Amino acid sequence: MKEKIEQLKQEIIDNLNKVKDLDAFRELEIKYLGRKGELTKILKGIASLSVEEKKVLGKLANEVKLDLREKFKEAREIIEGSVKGKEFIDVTLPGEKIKKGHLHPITQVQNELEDLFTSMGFMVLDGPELESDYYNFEALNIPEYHPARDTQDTFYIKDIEDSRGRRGGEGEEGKSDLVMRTHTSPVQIRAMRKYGAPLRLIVPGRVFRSEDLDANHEHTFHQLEGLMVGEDISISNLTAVLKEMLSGILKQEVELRIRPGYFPFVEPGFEIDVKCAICNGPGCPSCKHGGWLEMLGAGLVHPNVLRAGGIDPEKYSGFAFGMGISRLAMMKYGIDDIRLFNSGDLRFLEQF
Ligand code: FA5
Repeated sequence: MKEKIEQLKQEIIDNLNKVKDLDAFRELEIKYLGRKGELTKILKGIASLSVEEKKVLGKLANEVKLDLREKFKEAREIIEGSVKGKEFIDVTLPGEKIKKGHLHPITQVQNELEDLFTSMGFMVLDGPELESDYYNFEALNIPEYHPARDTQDTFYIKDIEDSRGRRGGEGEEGKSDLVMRTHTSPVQIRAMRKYGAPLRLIVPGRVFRSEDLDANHEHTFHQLEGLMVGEDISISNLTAVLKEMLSGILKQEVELRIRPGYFPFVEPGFEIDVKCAICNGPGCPSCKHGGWLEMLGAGLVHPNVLRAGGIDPEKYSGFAFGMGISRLAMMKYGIDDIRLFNSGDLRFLEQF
């Protein structure tokens, strides 16, 4: 019996040394030490031996049992350690970089414009994109029958309620429908009514038009409205502010071309072109080979508009302009198709 126990002990140790994974380890544990295991059976057999034999073998069996338990414990630790070793994380390795997004090029230009204008004492305002016909047209001296409405065809909204409970078909001031604003100019009226004169403000924002699309025309684009009202405000103030802004954005002296232009809400009115900052005049794909890019409409605020804003035109005058931020961004970055801005094409966007 003594030999049998020692033989079995050696066999168990030999087998234990060969074990490489936890499954094989558990199998071995059950085979020898389990309730019906081979060693357990031998140990149980000791109970039927004589008192003398029990004394000797009982002690030996106990020692073997404790010894093997210890060996199994060590073997388990080694195996588990090697499994854990496979999951080892080297904290000194550089981590996987999180891909960060960045501001859209239009937003970047808008932010720069806001900085430039706030440095000149202008405040930055916002206005609703879903606008009443009244603010978008009527209050800007464009009554319903006026042909100027054709130059800013828009999307009329009927039968929905906006966030302020206004419904298409009802409109404000008892007038007609809600429209997607075609320009940022409606905020001129809202601001004059709220703040009165004197006043200096810009309104960057999205506008919408039912347009024939091409490389220079989008249905959804960004404008920046500017308005300055005070005593003795003239065209000189307008050109000085525009030059400051455009050379600040394009980082070079700019040349402006001022042409007569008609907008019912200014008198006199102008279209203002900027000499192409890409080719500097002779013509290139960005300026459609014309050397100039139409950038903004502007003029001195029409007395009717000042009145609609609650300001006395006898005492105050003002200039206003509306510029395409998208067009300015095209010139700044040399982009030849405005549609790229809304394309969602990462190959384009990642360049900024
Ligand atoms: C207006 O929107 C007037 N509200 C501007 C204005 C404001 C005049 C205050 C006088 C006083 P216009 O439709 O020309 O005007 O648009 C102004 C600028 O927006 C254009 O010069 C051009 O830069 C840009 N723009 C106009 N239509 C589009 C279009 N479809 N896609 C991209 N940019 C456009």
